[in-house]
Amino acid sequence: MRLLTGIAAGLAAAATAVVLAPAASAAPAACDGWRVGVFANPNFSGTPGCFNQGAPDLRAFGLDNAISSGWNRDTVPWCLYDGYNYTQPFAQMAAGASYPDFGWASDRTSSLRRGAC
Ligand SMILES: [Ca+2]
Repeated sequence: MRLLTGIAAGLAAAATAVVLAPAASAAPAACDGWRVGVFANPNFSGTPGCFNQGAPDLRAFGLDNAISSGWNRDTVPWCLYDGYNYTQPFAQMAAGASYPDFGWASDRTSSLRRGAC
């Protein structure tokens, strides 16, 4: 996955999350009407998780360390965290962006919430 923004800062400071580069593909219909949809497999397949607000523990959704694709229909970024309860931010989904394959950021998210990292 290409990284357009924030990679320099991400490399310079491990605590800084990287802004994921959106792909050209359109967001799928799954989770239509929700701010964010994430999926266990690439290309928006597998177990879905539809969110309008933060999820502090993705074990509750069967998606802990299991998200591989997703989209953000919100007007603001969402932050992905490696730890529970919004700890260890590592990647950011840009507002209005879809990601058919999180690549290096796959299978790591344990919590996520609305807003920039
Ligand atoms: Ca994790």
